[in-house]
Amino acid sequence: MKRAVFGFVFLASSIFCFTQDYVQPVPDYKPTAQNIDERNKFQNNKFGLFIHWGIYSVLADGEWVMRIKNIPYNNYKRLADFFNPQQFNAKEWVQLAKNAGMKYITITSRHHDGFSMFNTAATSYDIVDATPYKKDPLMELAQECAKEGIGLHFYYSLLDWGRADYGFGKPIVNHEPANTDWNGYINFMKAQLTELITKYPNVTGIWFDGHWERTNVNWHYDEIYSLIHQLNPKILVGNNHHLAPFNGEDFQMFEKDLPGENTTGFSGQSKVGALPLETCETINNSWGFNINDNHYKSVKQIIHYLINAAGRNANFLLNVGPMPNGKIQREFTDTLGKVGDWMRKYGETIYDTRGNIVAPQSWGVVTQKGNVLYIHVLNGLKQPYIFIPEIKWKISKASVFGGSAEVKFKQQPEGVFVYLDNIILDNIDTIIQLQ
Ligand code: JFZ
Repeated sequence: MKRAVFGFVFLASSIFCFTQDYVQPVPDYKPTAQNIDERNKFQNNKFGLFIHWGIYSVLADGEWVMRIKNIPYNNYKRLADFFNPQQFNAKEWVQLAKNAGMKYITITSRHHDGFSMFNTAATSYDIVDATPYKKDPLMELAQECAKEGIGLHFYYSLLDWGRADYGFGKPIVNHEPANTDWNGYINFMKAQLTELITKYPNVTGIWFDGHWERTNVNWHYDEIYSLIHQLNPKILVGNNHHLAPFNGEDFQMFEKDLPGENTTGFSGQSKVGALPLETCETINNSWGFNINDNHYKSVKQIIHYLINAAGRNANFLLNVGPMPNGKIQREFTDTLGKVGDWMRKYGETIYDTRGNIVAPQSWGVVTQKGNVLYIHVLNGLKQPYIFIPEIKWKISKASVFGGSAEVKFKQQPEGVFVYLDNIILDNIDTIIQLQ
């Protein structure tokens, strides 16, 4: 059912893409030195925790439950009455991310249901005004992240299923929904983004989503992106529009696909650009808490995703959907703990590295830091050696990462052969270090 909805949305948006995609006016944008510096830090971070949490969590059926179950907005709104995450503990979430080896958190500040998970003056449909909880978990999280040196990005939905000024379902005329206060909606978003950027400490990114629902409206990115960068030039703007980046954006994101791949059908038009890259995937098959979803990814699958992303020069943003009480389920915390064990041992071959040094190979990928190449052998070998093409540098030494044993290699103009016959291959990743 969910797939059917996504499929429909995707089909509808791709038809629009070919017929009447609106070319957004984009700001004349030159990133500041601070912004460039932030981009570098972002790329060094490599691994982040994505969190989808909202009043939908109460229904335990994912963040699209309102649409999928056809719940009228006025009925859905009553969920706020039962949203009371007494066991939410910002410290626990930040420690969970830290222990998993993650360096930043991206959390839903407002999803497509339009409910604001932060204290906002722009609407009373928010966690402080509309729930018995009455507190602002995003402020607690932001303060804890700042204290612990963990980066913080806010997910922000452009799409809103409930607000009259958004006019969900209205026909689009002259790049605006008919008979709605579209400018009012744009101003509402600007007011909220201003709050998110100016009130919360150390926020360094905004992750937009929902563009694909209306590819033919004027989203006023010229004003929105400029506002963000005026308020804080180092904020990294990203937009899950599944297109080549627009001017004014600072990183490019992929959803459920490695850069250059298109297994989902979402990424067909996402040509890999020159900006820092990030790809997101979820730990089971749901973004928001889903009590029926036990398609848990294994520790090995997650580590492989991270390594494969790093090899393609992309960050990996791994999602969990916390429960409505504010806890994160054991299956997720266990897996993240084990990923963290691996990162403590081998993180050096991931953090601060760059990828796309060598195209992905059938055996795995390569990351690079300074004058060291890390060869990640992920997949079974047909022969007892690997061949790494396109190596321009003179290789002086090959060894198993973390060990002292030297590994036999042969360098030719076409590339380097590394012989693995005397090496016990690791079930997750055999890392050969080339100097
Ligand atoms: C979007 C959201 O709809 C989803 O709830 C979640 O937040 C995810 C990270 O991002 O997912 C999408 C985006 C685009 C399409 C489908 C799902 N699409 O174009 O079909």
